[in-house]
Amino acid sequence: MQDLDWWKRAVIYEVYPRSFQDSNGDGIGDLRGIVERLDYLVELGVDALWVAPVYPSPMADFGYDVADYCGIDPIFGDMTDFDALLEQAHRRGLRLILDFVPNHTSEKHPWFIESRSSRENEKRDWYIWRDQPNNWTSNFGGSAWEFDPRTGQYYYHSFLKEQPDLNWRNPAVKQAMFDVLRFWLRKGVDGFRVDVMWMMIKDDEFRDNPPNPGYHAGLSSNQRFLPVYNTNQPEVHSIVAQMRSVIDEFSDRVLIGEIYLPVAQLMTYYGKDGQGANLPFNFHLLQCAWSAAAIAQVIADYDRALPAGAWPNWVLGNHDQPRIASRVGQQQARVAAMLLLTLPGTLTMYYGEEIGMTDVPIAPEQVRDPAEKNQPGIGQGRDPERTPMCWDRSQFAGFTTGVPWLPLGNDSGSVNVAIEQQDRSSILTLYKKLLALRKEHPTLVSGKLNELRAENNILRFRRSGAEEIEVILNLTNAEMSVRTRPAKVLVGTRMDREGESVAGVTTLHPGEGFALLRA
Ligand code: TEU
Ligand code: CA
Repeated sequence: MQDLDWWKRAVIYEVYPRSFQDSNGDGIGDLRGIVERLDYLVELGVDALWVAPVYPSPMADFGYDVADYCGIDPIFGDMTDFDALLEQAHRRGLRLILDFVPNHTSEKHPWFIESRSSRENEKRDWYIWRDQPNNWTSNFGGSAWEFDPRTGQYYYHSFLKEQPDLNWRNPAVKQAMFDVLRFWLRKGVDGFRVDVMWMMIKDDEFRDNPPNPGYHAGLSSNQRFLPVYNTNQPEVHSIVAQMRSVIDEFSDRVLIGEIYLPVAQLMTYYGKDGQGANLPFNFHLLQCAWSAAAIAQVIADYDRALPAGAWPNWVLGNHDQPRIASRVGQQQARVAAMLLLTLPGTLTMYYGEEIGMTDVPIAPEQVRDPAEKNQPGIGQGRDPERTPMCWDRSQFAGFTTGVPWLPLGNDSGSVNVAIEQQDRSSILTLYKKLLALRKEHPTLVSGKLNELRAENNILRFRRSGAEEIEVILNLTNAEMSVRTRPAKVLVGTRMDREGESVAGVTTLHPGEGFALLRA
């Protein structure tokens, strides 16, 4: 285990900084707030934090519109606060991963201000300018092309018009962005999660996308066409490989790619001879139906498609996706926890998952997310999964002394860290136990995955290494019986059977799961 790279053994915890901990009462989380909670993360048992963007930004897309790649937005603090966070994290043995947003900048980035100032400007070609738009659409609705009257051309934006796309065909852009990576790597950050890695470069002929035969009213306008020519272009791989070599100029760092693609295409991001991303995020549990058969299929397909030498990874949630406890319910959220933490490779969890936080309903006048504002009511909004972390049962859940930027869930009186820490059978206690088991039993990290099966909506698989651990998950709401070999319960989702011996027929409560150590 010790000879595996740190990131191969790691469980990564995503912090959405606006919502984790506010330190100054303005209702928005910040860097000093994160520092205050580092001891909690150590106690929880995660290994690394990935912090969503904290760079100077007009916040049109809450930090994913970057106006300066080498600074800190005053909302979050300043560079001294950042350096303190990095130092305090490292002092506790936690790694720190930053969010790198290479596809687009803010329209307020000095590069874009220059670029739009005249067709002759030296930075004109740093962005994507055309005389005529084609049919490419924005992820947040409408055309991806915005007419700029001053110079009479259109610029391309995969997301908001406030987020113009950089032109990664321009070598000067590449060099400038690679220097941004070096700036943070030199400070000592442990790696990057790269935003929309698969979108970084576009067809150089700007061909129209074909219509999507599956489109119907009620879907985002971005679904009208298949993104054949504006995403996942063959040229992206050389950029990823170059990013990887920049990362590799430093020792012990990790390159993670945000990539929403089917398994076969996803795997290409590991790169030729493993010279691509260390971890192309595997989001396939996020969208799969919550049944034993569907999950087994996802695991088998992923496992089978993994190239030789590639390291697997699994994700249960992030700041763009409905929370797992809302998707599958509180009981199955425990099954999901056990599933995630017994799968091979590197795992990523999203803040609040460990306490069973749910999506918070957002009234129309409370909407902050531009994705929802642009196309209301069709389920594009991401505010529900971005609400403040619930630390205790005080008025604003210990998140802030002011008014939180998004409302708290009305379950925050019972779904919070303080209460769950006192409860031997809470989901938080289960997460801690599972995280500890992963450290005690390296087989869970790097053992083989075999005997995967789904029967009667019960999911089973074995992890085999120095020892053999069997995972049995009851995806049903009924009591179910299973046959097992003689084994000892390492942990059960109800936290009440640890150490029990099982053999022959064992009964599982509705939504109960076990990890068993073979006797
Ligand atoms: O997300 C990219 C992305 O594909 C999402 O927009 C996703 O399609 C959407 O949220 C629906 O689930 C990344 C960031 O994670 C997201 O927060 C940013 O808004 C986006 O890029 C633009 O930077
Ligand atoms: Ca604050």
